[in-house]
Amino acid sequence: MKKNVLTLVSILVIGSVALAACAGTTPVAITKTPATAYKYTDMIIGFIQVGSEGAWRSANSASFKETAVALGVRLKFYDSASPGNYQIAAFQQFINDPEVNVIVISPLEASGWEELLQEAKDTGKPVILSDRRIEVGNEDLYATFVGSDFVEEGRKAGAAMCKLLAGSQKKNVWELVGNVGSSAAKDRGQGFRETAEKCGIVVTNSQTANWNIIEGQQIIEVWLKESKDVQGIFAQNDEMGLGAIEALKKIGLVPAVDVKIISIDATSAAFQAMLNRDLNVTVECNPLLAPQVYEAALAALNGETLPKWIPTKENVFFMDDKNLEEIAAGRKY
Ligand code: GYE
Repeated sequence: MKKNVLTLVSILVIGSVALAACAGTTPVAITKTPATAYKYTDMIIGFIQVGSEGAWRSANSASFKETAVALGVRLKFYDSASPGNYQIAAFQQFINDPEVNVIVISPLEASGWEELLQEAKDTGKPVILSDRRIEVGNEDLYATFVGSDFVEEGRKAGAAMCKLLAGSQKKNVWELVGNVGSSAAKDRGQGFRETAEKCGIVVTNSQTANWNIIEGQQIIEVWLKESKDVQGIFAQNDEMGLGAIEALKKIGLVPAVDVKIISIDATSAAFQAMLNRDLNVTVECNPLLAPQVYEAALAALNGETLPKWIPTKENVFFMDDKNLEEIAAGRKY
């Protein structure tokens, strides 16, 4: 009898350790044989997306849906209708969902995530940050961040604006900002100032246009009523840049000539604007993140330790690039 009880207890202990190890808690010293390692088809991802903000976001969502089908990943997709930020409720739901074994989030707001991240960790569900960073004291609360270096994107935009305004008597620049709480908006603004201010650029106006065309146009129209003493416009994404172009045209100013314009994302609409010679520069921000996110999620699910940041590779495109038409034709978004 005693022997049987011991056997039963040891089976339960080993079982719970194996389960705990598979559930992604701190890896215990068990040797993973291929049979115990998760595969893509074992992954059920709870993905919390930012609501629709324009072409970049659509391409990003498409990347997650298409790549999930290609890999056999089961995707539970929550599209938080921004500006209403329902992401916190969705995150809690995925923590409670027994099927979900990895949570991925593109956080609308950079702060306020510690508690939920701790709860996800306590339940053994790895969390992958996609697209946008968060401000959190303990980086162990998430497996990794897959996304762009927004500060570097801002630096590239600032350096390009310096080139465009070289020799200009005045260097007043207006800035259209994304949603104020996001890491993309904060970091791009910081990066732009790091390089732009070195060549004497002064940011004389700066306001959020929430990533969209309409608000971008409205804000520039208001500023133009107050003053036309502007030599450049830095839009933190293409949609807001396109709105600025419309506002300049409305009062007879020639975009990209009278006022230089730089935006970020490198979407197809930005390439079209450069081909129309309305936009000087677009700095690429790659939305096709899903392959890297799913690869990181699988590694985290199998208890691997990941670098805290997996950066995406990006370029800068100029209106006067040779074979711009060919580049535009080859773009995926
Ligand atoms: O630049 C903008 C989108 O988070 C990098 O969000 C993304 C940004 C992108 O709305 O177009």
